[in-house]
Amino acid sequence: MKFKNKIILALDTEEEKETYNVLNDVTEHLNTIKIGYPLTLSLGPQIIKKIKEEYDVQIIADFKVADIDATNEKIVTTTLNWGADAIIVHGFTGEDSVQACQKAAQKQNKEIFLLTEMSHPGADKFLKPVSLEIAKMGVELGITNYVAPATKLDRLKKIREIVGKDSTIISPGVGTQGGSAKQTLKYANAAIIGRSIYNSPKPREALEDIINSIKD
Ligand code: OMP
Repeated sequence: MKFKNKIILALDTEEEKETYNVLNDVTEHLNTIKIGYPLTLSLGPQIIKKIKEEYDVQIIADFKVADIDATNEKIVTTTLNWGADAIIVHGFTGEDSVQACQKAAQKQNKEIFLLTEMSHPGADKFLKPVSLEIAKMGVELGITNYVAPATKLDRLKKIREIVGKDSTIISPGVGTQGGSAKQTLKYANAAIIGRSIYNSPKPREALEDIINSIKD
């Protein structure tokens, strides 16, 4: 996947009007939208199909898939059938669960992103001790797309070292969670940004400010 301006919008809005206002405002400057539970549970999975029909964007479904293999396969297949181009999958569930997602995506020539470490402070207790192992597992499985945190640059750097320069890393935690877009993009291919854009009274200007901040 190629990310226009190296920014992915995390569209965690819940109201239809707000959702379309934000999309109309920002889609000139970016080509990738991450849609997760807030929007899908508010407006239904049809929203994935509708956005794909109405805007020229790639959609990453952030359902952080984390079940047994058989259930994961169904979640991934159904999500991609709704029109998502890729789906985010947890790695801590282990190889069989992740491989089921990988195979289901491959059947549709689509992609999974493997979530390694998370951006919030609480992730340090249970996820941090295993996150580098999760990244290593991803490499062994031939996965080339990863999610790693913008709020923990030392960890993001380590994960980049493990997955290699040719893999794609997308990184949440810029803005509201404290991460810097410019610093993050030293190691990540794109920054995932939500509230700093969609909660702004002027989402387009907020996005333009971020884009300007990452220019040399
Ligand atoms: P903001 O904090 O509003 O910019 O949004 C960040 C987005 O990234 C939200 O949709 C989160 O659910 C998501 N996210 C994280 O914040 N941290 C993670 O470790 C992983 C994700 C994710 O998988 O996208």
